[in-house]
Amino acid sequence: MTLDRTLRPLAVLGSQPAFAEPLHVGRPNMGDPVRMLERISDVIDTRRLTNGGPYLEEFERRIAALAGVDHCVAMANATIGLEIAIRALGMAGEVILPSFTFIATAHVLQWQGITPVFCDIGRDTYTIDPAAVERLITPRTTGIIGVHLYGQPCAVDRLAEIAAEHGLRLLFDSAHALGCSYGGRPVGSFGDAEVFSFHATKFVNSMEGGAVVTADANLADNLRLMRNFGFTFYDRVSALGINGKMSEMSAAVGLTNLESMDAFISVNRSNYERYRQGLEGISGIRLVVSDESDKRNYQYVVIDVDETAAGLSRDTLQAVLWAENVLARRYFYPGCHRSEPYRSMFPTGTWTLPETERAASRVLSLPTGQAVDLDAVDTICSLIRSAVALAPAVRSAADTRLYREALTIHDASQLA
Ligand code: T4K
Repeated sequence: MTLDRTLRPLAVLGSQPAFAEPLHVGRPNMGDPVRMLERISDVIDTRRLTNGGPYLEEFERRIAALAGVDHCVAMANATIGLEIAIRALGMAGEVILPSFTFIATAHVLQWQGITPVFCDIGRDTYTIDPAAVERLITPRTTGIIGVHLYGQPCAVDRLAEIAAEHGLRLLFDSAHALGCSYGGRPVGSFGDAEVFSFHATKFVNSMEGGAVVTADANLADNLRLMRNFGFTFYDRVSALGINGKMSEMSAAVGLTNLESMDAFISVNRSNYERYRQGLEGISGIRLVVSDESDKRNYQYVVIDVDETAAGLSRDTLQAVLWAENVLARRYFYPGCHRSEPYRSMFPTGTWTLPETERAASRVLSLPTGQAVDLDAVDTICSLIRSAVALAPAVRSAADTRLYREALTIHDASQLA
Protein backbone atom coordinates (compact mmCIF):
# COMPACT_ATOMS: atom_id res chain seq x y z
CA MET A 1 0.00 0.00 0.00
CA THR A 2 1.31 3.45 -0.90
CA LEU A 3 0.43 6.09 1.62
CA ASP A 4 -0.82 9.41 0.38
CA ARG A 5 1.50 11.99 1.94
CA THR A 6 -0.02 15.02 0.22
CA LEU A 7 -1.07 17.81 2.54
CA ARG A 8 -4.72 18.68 3.04
CA PRO A 9 -6.33 22.08 3.36
CA LEU A 10 -7.31 22.66 6.99
CA ALA A 11 -10.63 23.90 8.35
CA VAL A 12 -8.88 26.10 10.94
CA LEU A 13 -7.25 27.87 7.98
CA GLY A 14 -10.60 28.44 6.27
CA SER A 15 -11.38 25.21 4.35
CA GLN A 16 -14.40 22.93 4.68
CA PRO A 17 -14.17 20.30 7.45
CA ALA A 18 -12.83 16.96 6.20
CA PHE A 19 -15.80 15.09 7.69
CA ALA A 20 -19.43 16.16 7.39
CA GLU A 21 -20.40 14.18 10.52
CA PRO A 22 -18.47 13.95 13.80
CA LEU A 23 -16.09 11.02 14.25
CA HIS A 24 -16.09 10.08 17.93
CA VAL A 25 -13.72 8.29 20.24
CA GLY A 26 -16.02 5.74 21.83
CA ARG A 27 -18.69 5.19 19.20
CA PRO A 28 -20.22 1.85 20.23
CA ASN A 29 -19.41 -1.39 18.41
CA MET A 30 -22.47 -3.52 17.82
CA GLY A 31 -22.63 -7.29 17.28
CA ASP A 32 -25.02 -9.31 15.11
CA PRO A 33 -28.27 -7.29 15.01
CA VAL A 34 -30.43 -10.37 14.35
CA ARG A 35 -29.08 -12.22 17.40
CA MET A 36 -29.33 -9.03 19.42
CA LEU A 37 -33.00 -8.49 18.58
CA GLU A 38 -33.83 -12.16 19.18
CA ARG A 39 -32.40 -11.95 22.66
CA ILE A 40 -34.00 -8.60 23.44
CA SER A 41 -37.33 -9.93 22.25
CA ASP A 42 -36.84 -13.02 24.42
CA VAL A 43 -36.25 -10.80 27.47
CA ILE A 44 -39.49 -8.99 26.71
CA ASP A 45 -41.45 -12.21 26.08
CA THR A 46 -40.23 -13.99 29.21
CA ARG A 47 -40.54 -10.85 31.34
CA ARG A 48 -37.39 -11.85 33.16
CA LEU A 49 -35.91 -8.36 33.30
CA THR A 50 -33.41 -8.33 36.16
CA ASN A 51 -32.42 -9.79 39.59
CA GLY A 52 -30.62 -12.63 37.85
CA GLY A 53 -31.73 -14.57 34.81
CA PRO A 54 -30.43 -16.81 32.05
CA TYR A 55 -28.63 -14.09 30.06
CA LEU A 56 -26.87 -12.74 33.13
CA GLU A 57 -25.73 -16.22 34.09
CA GLU A 58 -24.44 -16.97 30.62
CA PHE A 59 -22.70 -13.60 30.40
CA GLU A 60 -20.98 -14.24 33.75
CA ARG A 61 -19.86 -17.71 32.64
CA ARG A 62 -18.39 -16.33 29.41
CA ILE A 63 -16.56 -13.48 31.12
CA ALA A 64 -15.14 -15.76 33.82
CA ALA A 65 -13.85 -18.13 31.13
CA LEU A 66 -12.26 -15.23 29.25
CA ALA A 67 -10.60 -14.01 32.44
CA GLY A 68 -9.38 -17.48 33.37
CA VAL A 69 -11.04 -17.47 36.80
CA ASP A 70 -13.96 -19.30 38.37
CA HIS A 71 -16.06 -16.31 39.38
CA CYS A 72 -17.61 -13.36 37.59
CA VAL A 73 -20.11 -11.07 39.27
CA ALA A 74 -21.72 -8.82 36.67
CA MET A 75 -22.60 -5.32 37.79
CA ALA A 76 -24.64 -2.34 36.61
CA ASN A 77 -21.40 -0.58 35.60
CA ALA A 78 -17.68 -0.74 36.43
CA THR A 79 -17.93 2.15 38.88
CA ILE A 80 -20.33 0.29 41.18
CA GLY A 81 -18.24 -2.86 40.56
CA LEU A 82 -15.14 -1.08 41.85
CA GLU A 83 -17.04 0.32 44.83
CA ILE A 84 -18.41 -3.05 45.84
CA ALA A 85 -15.06 -4.79 45.30
CA ILE A 86 -13.27 -2.18 47.41
CA ARG A 87 -15.78 -2.66 50.23
CA ALA A 88 -15.77 -6.45 49.96
CA LEU A 89 -11.98 -6.43 50.14
CA GLY A 90 -12.12 -4.34 53.31
CA MET A 91 -10.12 -1.44 51.94
CA ALA A 92 -10.15 1.59 54.25
CA GLY A 93 -7.85 4.41 55.35
CA GLU A 94 -5.60 5.10 52.35
CA VAL A 95 -5.47 3.36 48.99
CA ILE A 96 -2.77 4.01 46.39
CA LEU A 97 -3.83 4.48 42.77
CA PRO A 98 -2.55 6.27 39.68
CA SER A 99 -3.78 9.80 39.07
CA PHE A 100 -3.55 9.19 35.33
CA THR A 101 -6.87 7.40 34.90
CA PHE A 102 -10.58 8.06 34.40
CA ILE A 103 -12.00 9.94 37.37
CA ALA A 104 -14.11 6.94 38.48
CA THR A 105 -11.02 5.13 39.80
CA ALA A 106 -10.53 7.90 42.38
CA HIS A 107 -14.20 8.66 43.06
CA VAL A 108 -14.98 5.07 44.09
CA LEU A 109 -12.58 5.50 47.01
CA GLN A 110 -13.53 9.02 48.06
CA TRP A 111 -17.23 8.12 47.81
CA GLN A 112 -16.64 5.56 50.57
CA GLY A 113 -14.55 7.83 52.79
CA ILE A 114 -11.25 6.24 51.75
CA THR A 115 -8.37 8.64 51.00
CA PRO A 116 -7.05 8.26 47.46
CA VAL A 117 -3.25 8.50 47.42
CA PHE A 118 -2.17 9.51 43.94
CA CYS A 119 0.82 7.75 42.49
CA ASP A 120 2.90 8.50 39.41
CA ILE A 121 3.07 6.35 36.27
CA GLY A 122 5.95 4.97 34.22
CA ARG A 123 6.89 7.12 31.24
CA ASP A 124 6.61 4.38 28.65
CA THR A 125 3.92 2.26 30.26
CA TYR A 126 1.38 4.93 31.35
CA THR A 127 0.58 2.56 34.24
CA ILE A 128 1.26 2.84 37.96
CA ASP A 129 4.97 2.90 38.86
CA PRO A 130 5.65 0.16 41.46
CA ALA A 131 8.69 2.00 42.86
CA ALA A 132 6.54 5.07 43.48
CA VAL A 133 3.88 2.87 45.11
CA GLU A 134 6.42 1.65 47.66
CA ARG A 135 7.32 5.22 48.62
CA LEU A 136 3.68 6.06 49.30
CA ILE A 137 2.88 3.20 51.70
CA THR A 138 2.05 4.38 55.24
CA PRO A 139 0.58 2.60 58.28
CA ARG A 140 -2.88 3.68 57.00
CA THR A 141 -2.47 2.07 53.58
CA THR A 142 -4.78 -0.90 53.01
CA GLY A 143 -4.65 -1.42 49.29
CA ILE A 144 -3.39 -0.68 45.80
CA ILE A 145 -5.51 -0.17 42.71
CA GLY A 146 -3.65 -0.63 39.44
CA VAL A 147 -5.23 0.49 36.16
CA HIS A 148 -4.46 -1.37 32.92
CA LEU A 149 -4.60 1.89 31.02
CA TYR A 150 -5.34 1.75 27.29
CA GLY A 151 -5.37 -2.06 27.71
CA GLN A 152 -1.69 -2.16 28.69
CA PRO A 153 -1.43 -4.36 31.81
CA CYS A 154 0.30 -2.92 34.90
CA ALA A 155 3.45 -4.47 36.33
CA VAL A 156 1.20 -7.07 37.97
CA ASP A 157 3.96 -9.32 39.34
CA ARG A 158 5.85 -6.52 41.10
CA LEU A 159 2.62 -5.06 42.47
CA ALA A 160 1.64 -8.48 43.82
CA GLU A 161 5.02 -8.75 45.58
CA ILE A 162 4.61 -5.30 47.15
CA ALA A 163 1.06 -6.07 48.22
CA ALA A 164 2.11 -9.37 49.80
CA GLU A 165 5.12 -7.81 51.55
CA HIS A 166 2.97 -5.09 53.17
CA GLY A 167 -0.23 -7.08 53.68
CA LEU A 168 -2.20 -4.93 51.22
CA ARG A 169 -5.18 -5.73 49.03
CA LEU A 170 -4.58 -5.56 45.29
CA LEU A 171 -7.38 -4.63 42.92
CA PHE A 172 -7.14 -3.89 39.20
CA ASP A 173 -9.30 -1.45 37.32
CA SER A 174 -9.40 -3.39 34.06
CA ALA A 175 -12.04 -1.21 32.39
CA HIS A 176 -9.85 -0.99 29.24
CA ALA A 177 -8.35 -4.45 29.21
CA LEU A 178 -10.93 -7.10 28.35
CA GLY A 179 -9.32 -9.65 26.03
CA CYS A 180 -5.75 -8.58 26.92
CA SER A 181 -3.11 -10.74 28.56
CA TYR A 182 0.11 -10.44 30.55
CA GLY A 183 2.82 -13.09 30.40
CA GLY A 184 0.35 -15.32 28.56
CA ARG A 185 -2.22 -15.07 31.39
CA PRO A 186 -5.51 -13.34 30.74
CA VAL A 187 -6.24 -10.00 32.34
CA GLY A 188 -8.89 -10.76 34.94
CA SER A 189 -6.80 -13.36 36.73
CA PHE A 190 -4.52 -11.01 38.69
CA GLY A 191 -4.60 -9.52 42.19
CA ASP A 192 -7.50 -10.14 44.59
CA ALA A 193 -9.97 -9.13 41.90
CA GLU A 194 -10.27 -7.20 38.66
CA VAL A 195 -13.08 -5.04 37.32
CA PHE A 196 -14.15 -4.77 33.66
CA SER A 197 -16.36 -2.09 32.11
CA PHE A 198 -18.94 -2.77 29.43
CA HIS A 199 -19.96 0.86 29.03
CA ALA A 200 -21.18 1.91 25.56
CA THR A 201 -17.76 3.41 24.79
CA LYS A 202 -15.86 0.22 25.60
CA PHE A 203 -15.03 -2.06 22.68
CA VAL A 204 -17.40 -4.74 24.02
CA ASN A 205 -20.45 -3.06 25.49
CA SER A 206 -23.61 -4.04 27.31
CA MET A 207 -24.82 -0.42 26.97
CA GLU A 208 -24.04 0.13 30.66
CA GLY A 209 -22.33 -2.67 32.57
CA GLY A 210 -19.36 -3.97 34.47
CA ALA A 211 -18.09 -7.12 36.13
CA VAL A 212 -15.85 -8.12 39.00
CA VAL A 213 -13.81 -11.25 38.32
CA THR A 214 -11.92 -13.20 40.95
CA ALA A 215 -10.49 -16.61 41.78
CA ASP A 216 -11.64 -16.25 45.39
CA ALA A 217 -14.96 -18.04 46.05
CA ASN A 218 -15.61 -16.31 49.39
CA LEU A 219 -15.01 -12.91 47.87
CA ALA A 220 -17.38 -13.77 45.01
CA ASP A 221 -20.11 -14.77 47.50
CA ASN A 222 -19.65 -11.48 49.28
CA LEU A 223 -19.76 -9.51 46.04
CA ARG A 224 -23.03 -11.22 45.08
CA LEU A 225 -24.49 -10.43 48.49
CA MET A 226 -23.47 -6.79 48.34
CA ARG A 227 -24.71 -6.45 44.75
CA ASN A 228 -28.23 -7.38 45.84
CA PHE A 229 -28.87 -5.39 49.06
CA GLY A 230 -27.40 -8.20 51.20
CA PHE A 231 -30.35 -10.54 50.53
CA THR A 232 -29.71 -14.22 51.22
CA PHE A 233 -33.35 -15.29 50.90
CA TYR A 234 -36.74 -13.75 50.08
CA ASP A 235 -37.02 -11.56 53.15
CA ARG A 236 -33.72 -12.27 54.82
CA VAL A 237 -31.07 -9.57 54.68
CA SER A 238 -27.78 -10.82 56.07
CA ALA A 239 -25.41 -7.96 55.33
CA LEU A 240 -25.13 -4.38 54.20
CA GLY A 241 -25.63 -4.22 50.47
CA ILE A 242 -26.55 -1.96 47.62
CA ASN A 243 -28.07 -2.33 44.17
CA GLY A 244 -25.28 -3.15 41.72
CA LYS A 245 -27.21 -5.55 39.50
CA MET A 246 -26.88 -5.84 35.75
CA SER A 247 -30.23 -6.13 33.94
CA GLU A 248 -31.13 -8.99 31.59
CA MET A 249 -31.35 -6.52 28.70
CA SER A 250 -27.77 -5.41 29.32
CA ALA A 251 -26.62 -9.01 29.68
CA ALA A 252 -28.35 -9.93 26.39
CA VAL A 253 -26.64 -7.05 24.59
CA GLY A 254 -23.31 -7.81 26.28
CA LEU A 255 -23.50 -11.48 25.35
CA THR A 256 -24.25 -10.70 21.72
CA ASN A 257 -21.44 -8.16 21.49
CA LEU A 258 -19.07 -10.58 23.21
CA GLU A 259 -19.68 -13.04 20.38
CA SER A 260 -18.17 -10.43 18.03
CA MET A 261 -15.20 -9.63 20.25
CA ASP A 262 -12.64 -11.12 17.87
CA ALA A 263 -14.14 -9.21 14.96
CA PHE A 264 -13.99 -5.96 16.95
CA ILE A 265 -10.35 -6.60 17.86
CA SER A 266 -9.57 -7.29 14.23
CA VAL A 267 -11.13 -3.96 13.13
CA ASN A 268 -9.31 -2.12 15.93
CA ARG A 269 -6.05 -3.76 14.98
CA SER A 270 -6.37 -2.85 11.29
CA ASN A 271 -7.12 0.75 12.25
CA TYR A 272 -4.19 0.79 14.67
CA GLU A 273 -1.82 -0.59 11.99
CA ARG A 274 -3.07 1.98 9.49
CA TYR A 275 -2.56 4.80 12.01
CA ARG A 276 0.94 3.44 12.68
CA GLN A 277 1.83 3.62 9.00
CA GLY A 278 0.05 6.91 8.37
CA LEU A 279 1.67 8.73 11.29
CA GLU A 280 5.16 7.44 10.59
CA GLY A 281 7.76 10.13 10.21
CA ILE A 282 5.60 13.06 11.38
CA SER A 283 7.84 15.19 13.52
CA GLY A 284 6.78 15.23 17.19
CA ILE A 285 3.93 12.74 16.77
CA ARG A 286 4.44 9.31 18.32
CA LEU A 287 1.87 6.56 18.37
CA VAL A 288 1.69 4.99 21.83
CA VAL A 289 2.64 1.50 20.75
CA SER A 290 0.85 -1.56 22.08
CA ASP A 291 3.21 -4.17 23.48
CA GLU A 292 2.33 -7.01 21.16
CA SER A 293 4.19 -9.74 23.02
CA ASP A 294 0.79 -10.40 24.63
CA LYS A 295 -2.85 -10.13 23.55
CA ARG A 296 -4.18 -6.61 23.07
CA ASN A 297 -7.62 -5.26 22.14
CA TYR A 298 -6.36 -2.05 20.41
CA GLN A 299 -9.36 -0.25 21.86
CA TYR A 300 -7.48 3.01 22.35
CA VAL A 301 -5.34 4.60 19.64
CA VAL A 302 -3.30 7.21 21.47
CA ILE A 303 -0.70 9.65 20.20
CA ASP A 304 1.90 11.56 22.20
CA VAL A 305 2.50 15.10 20.96
CA ASP A 306 5.93 16.62 21.56
CA GLU A 307 5.18 20.33 21.18
CA THR A 308 8.76 21.35 20.48
CA ALA A 309 9.28 18.83 17.70
CA ALA A 310 5.77 19.13 16.21
CA GLY A 311 5.69 22.92 16.33
CA LEU A 312 2.24 22.83 17.88
CA SER A 313 0.83 21.75 21.20
CA ARG A 314 -1.43 18.78 21.84
CA ASP A 315 -4.29 21.18 22.56
CA THR A 316 -3.77 23.06 19.30
CA LEU A 317 -3.73 19.77 17.42
CA GLN A 318 -6.93 18.76 19.16
CA ALA A 319 -8.57 22.03 18.07
CA VAL A 320 -7.38 21.47 14.49
CA LEU A 321 -8.96 18.01 14.51
CA TRP A 322 -12.20 19.15 16.13
CA ALA A 323 -12.58 21.77 13.39
CA GLU A 324 -12.44 18.83 10.95
CA ASN A 325 -15.14 16.98 12.94
CA VAL A 326 -12.59 14.54 14.34
CA LEU A 327 -13.44 14.58 18.04
CA ALA A 328 -10.11 13.39 19.42
CA ARG A 329 -10.12 13.17 23.24
CA ARG A 330 -7.57 14.03 25.93
CA TYR A 331 -7.92 10.77 27.86
CA PHE A 332 -6.97 11.43 30.70
CA TYR A 333 -6.46 15.15 31.18
CA PRO A 334 -5.81 16.75 33.65
CA GLY A 335 -5.23 13.76 35.97
CA CYS A 336 -7.47 13.00 38.94
CA HIS A 337 -5.34 15.03 41.37
CA ARG A 338 -6.12 18.17 39.36
CA SER A 339 -9.89 17.49 39.30
CA GLU A 340 -12.40 18.24 42.04
CA PRO A 341 -12.79 17.41 44.83
CA TYR A 342 -9.14 16.33 45.01
CA ARG A 343 -7.72 19.63 43.76
CA SER A 344 -9.35 21.44 46.69
CA MET A 345 -8.82 18.68 49.23
CA PHE A 346 -5.07 18.48 48.87
CA PRO A 347 -2.84 21.56 49.04
CA THR A 348 -0.69 22.32 46.01
CA GLY A 349 2.53 20.40 46.30
CA THR A 350 0.99 17.36 48.01
CA TRP A 351 1.72 15.21 45.00
CA THR A 352 4.88 14.86 42.95
CA LEU A 353 3.65 13.38 39.69
CA PRO A 354 5.96 14.55 36.90
CA GLU A 355 5.17 11.67 34.53
CA THR A 356 1.44 12.11 35.08
CA GLU A 357 1.66 15.85 34.33
CA ARG A 358 3.74 15.11 31.25
CA ALA A 359 1.38 12.48 29.89
CA ALA A 360 -1.74 14.52 30.66
CA SER A 361 -0.37 17.42 28.61
CA ARG A 362 0.70 15.30 25.62
CA VAL A 363 -1.71 12.44 24.91
CA LEU A 364 -4.59 12.46 22.47
CA SER A 365 -6.96 9.55 21.75
CA LEU A 366 -8.02 9.15 18.13
CA PRO A 367 -11.26 7.62 16.82
CA THR A 368 -11.29 3.90 16.11
CA GLY A 369 -13.67 0.94 16.24
CA GLN A 370 -16.38 -0.26 13.88
CA ALA A 371 -17.52 3.26 13.01
CA VAL A 372 -14.09 4.25 11.62
CA ASP A 373 -12.88 2.81 8.31
CA LEU A 374 -9.39 2.81 6.85
CA ASP A 375 -10.16 5.76 4.56
CA ALA A 376 -11.14 7.80 7.61
CA VAL A 377 -7.90 6.78 9.33
CA ASP A 378 -5.94 7.89 6.23
CA THR A 379 -7.71 11.24 6.28
CA ILE A 380 -7.05 11.75 10.00
CA CYS A 381 -3.36 10.93 9.52
CA SER A 382 -3.08 13.35 6.64
CA LEU A 383 -4.80 16.06 8.71
CA ILE A 384 -2.24 15.54 11.47
CA ARG A 385 0.62 15.54 8.93
CA SER A 386 -0.74 18.76 7.43
CA ALA A 387 -1.19 20.43 10.82
CA VAL A 388 2.45 19.74 11.68
CA ALA A 389 3.69 20.80 8.23
CA LEU A 390 1.66 24.01 8.44
CA ALA A 391 2.37 24.54 12.14
CA PRO A 392 3.44 28.23 11.85
CA ALA A 393 0.23 29.11 9.97
CA VAL A 394 -1.88 27.01 12.36
CA ARG A 395 -0.28 28.71 15.34
CA SER A 396 -0.79 32.18 13.94
CA ALA A 397 -4.43 31.29 13.18
CA ALA A 398 -4.84 30.69 16.89
CA ASP A 399 -5.97 34.28 17.38
CA THR A 400 -8.43 34.39 14.53
CA ARG A 401 -12.20 34.14 14.72
CA LEU A 402 -12.16 30.94 12.64
CA TYR A 403 -9.90 29.24 15.07
CA ARG A 404 -11.94 30.31 18.07
CA GLU A 405 -15.05 28.97 16.34
CA ALA A 406 -13.30 25.64 15.85
CA LEU A 407 -12.67 25.53 19.55
CA THR A 408 -16.30 26.17 20.38
CA ILE A 409 -17.91 23.91 17.75
CA HIS A 410 -18.47 21.17 20.26
CA ASP A 411 -17.71 21.97 23.84
CA ALA A 412 -15.19 24.67 24.49
CA SER A 413 -14.95 23.68 28.13
CA GLN A 414 -13.35 20.42 27.00
CA LEU A 415 -10.51 22.44 25.61
CA ALA A 416 -10.06 24.88 28.47
N1 T4K B 1 -12.10 3.04 35.05
C1 T4K B 1 -11.63 3.47 33.87
C2 T4K B 1 -10.16 3.43 33.64
C3 T4K B 1 -12.50 3.94 32.90
O1 T4K B 1 -12.03 4.40 31.72
C4 T4K B 1 -13.88 3.95 33.17
C5 T4K B 1 -14.82 4.47 32.21
C6 T4K B 1 -14.33 3.46 34.41
C7 T4K B 1 -13.40 3.01 35.33
C8 T4K B 1 -15.78 3.42 34.78
O2 T4K B 1 -16.51 2.54 33.95
P1 T4K B 1 -18.13 2.65 33.89
O3 T4K B 1 -18.65 2.90 35.27
O4 T4K B 1 -18.46 3.79 32.94
O5 T4K B 1 -18.55 1.31 33.35
C9 T4K B 1 -16.50 7.76 28.83
C10 T4K B 1 -17.33 6.71 29.49
O6 T4K B 1 -18.53 7.24 30.05
C11 T4K B 1 -16.60 5.97 30.55
O7 T4K B 1 -17.29 4.74 30.72
C12 T4K B 1 -15.19 5.66 30.12
N2 T4K B 1 -14.42 5.06 31.17
C13 T4K B 1 -14.49 6.92 29.69
C14 T4K B 1 -13.09 6.64 29.21
O8 T4K B 1 -15.18 7.48 28.62
P2 T4K B 1 -16.85 10.30 28.55
O9 T4K B 1 -17.63 11.22 29.41
O10 T4K B 1 -15.54 10.74 28.06
O11 T4K B 1 -17.73 9.74 27.32
P3 T4K B 1 -18.69 10.50 26.36
O12 T4K B 1 -20.08 10.45 26.85
O13 T4K B 1 -18.11 11.82 26.02
O14 T4K B 1 -18.63 9.53 25.07
C15 T4K B 1 -17.55 9.57 24.16
C16 T4K B 1 -18.10 9.60 22.76
O15 T4K B 1 -18.66 8.35 22.43
C17 T4K B 1 -19.22 10.60 22.58
O16 T4K B 1 -18.69 11.79 22.13
C18 T4K B 1 -20.11 9.97 21.54
C19 T4K B 1 -19.81 8.50 21.62
N3 T4K B 1 -20.94 7.77 22.20
C20 T4K B 1 -21.05 7.69 23.56
C21 T4K B 1 -22.10 7.02 24.12
C22 T4K B 1 -22.22 6.93 25.62
C23 T4K B 1 -21.87 7.20 21.36
O17 T4K B 1 -21.76 7.29 20.13
N4 T4K B 1 -22.91 6.52 21.93
C24 T4K B 1 -23.07 6.40 23.27
O18 T4K B 1 -24.04 5.77 23.73
O19 T4K B 1 -16.67 8.99 29.44
